[in-house]
Amino acid sequence: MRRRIGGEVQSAQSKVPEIKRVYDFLLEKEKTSAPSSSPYVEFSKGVNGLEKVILRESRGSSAEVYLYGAHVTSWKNDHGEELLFLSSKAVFKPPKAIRGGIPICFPQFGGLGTLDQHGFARNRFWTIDDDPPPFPTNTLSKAFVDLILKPSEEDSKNWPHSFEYRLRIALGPGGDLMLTSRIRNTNSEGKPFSFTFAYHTYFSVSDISEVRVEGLETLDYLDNLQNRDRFTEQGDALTFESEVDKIYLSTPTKIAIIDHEKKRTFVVRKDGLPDAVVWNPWDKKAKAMADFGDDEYKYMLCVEAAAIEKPITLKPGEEWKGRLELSAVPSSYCSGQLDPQRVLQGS
Ligand code: TA6
Repeated sequence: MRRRIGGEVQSAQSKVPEIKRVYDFLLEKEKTSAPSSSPYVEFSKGVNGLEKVILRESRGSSAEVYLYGAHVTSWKNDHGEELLFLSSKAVFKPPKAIRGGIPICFPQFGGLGTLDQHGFARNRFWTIDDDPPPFPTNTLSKAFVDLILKPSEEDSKNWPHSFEYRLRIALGPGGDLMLTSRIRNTNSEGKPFSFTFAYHTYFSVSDISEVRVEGLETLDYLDNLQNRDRFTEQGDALTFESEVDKIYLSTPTKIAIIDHEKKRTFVVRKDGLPDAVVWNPWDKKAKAMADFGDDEYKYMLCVEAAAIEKPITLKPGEEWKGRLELSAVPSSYCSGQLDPQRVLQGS
């Protein structure tokens, strides 16, 4: 092979030493730049060799997140019990989204048009953000990872906006799981953009017919099973006997999912996310999803902290922050604290 370099024609053979030198340099850089593991953060390979990060808290709780989709696929308590649902048929093969865990729905939730219904963030490879701006957070957690997503040229064809999406996934000292999203409009020509968003969390439950959700009583919701028409929820806790797909509006910061059989209550705390989606496909839809077991609907419930009814608009330079904090507590948890009216008044 011969190629012209700066007016001088060189043969490939004479280039070998330089190619080797460059190769050795890059190999060294790869070694030094590869993130280093610690007792709290382990960089590993998961299903199909996809890169993942394992977070471990000193008391035994853990979480796993794939760089593909910045997708949390596991969250375990300090007894090693799995708290998130992940389908046994989940496909870990891009560009298919992983079924279960916490898919990130951005820049849209349930939309139509050129984007997939839940956007593209969950179908992209994120990278480790090794130089994040200062992160205002009250957690002293050492078990955290910062990931970043920027649009590819392909993305910009379908969604012509410049953004930086930074996501911190952290395990708190008590095993709480915290996801903090910071999305900044980095457009230089003065163009604002709007988006909708959801943390599409799949909770693992022992039996959907034994689950109650508190905190959404009496609220308005859009029913995805009835053309997204608006209704008002009844006055007591939600229970489940059939398919449900509802977007609750202006919801309180705290929602409780009570698993009677396990005597376990999941508490969802959210900030910057006024809406909450509740979804269970039930039997018919379960059978229609190839990456979901026919009877797996019995063992999961999605309660998704979201911003849907009122899209978020960012001017250039503006940043939006959306926080989700999940905890799992014994069900002696007094449900009275989740009275939406009391919580809405900020008690
Ligand atoms: O969150 C509820 C929902 O919008 C349902 O309508 C259903 O489509 C679900 O999300 C799963 O969507 P996905 O694109 O992950 O298959």
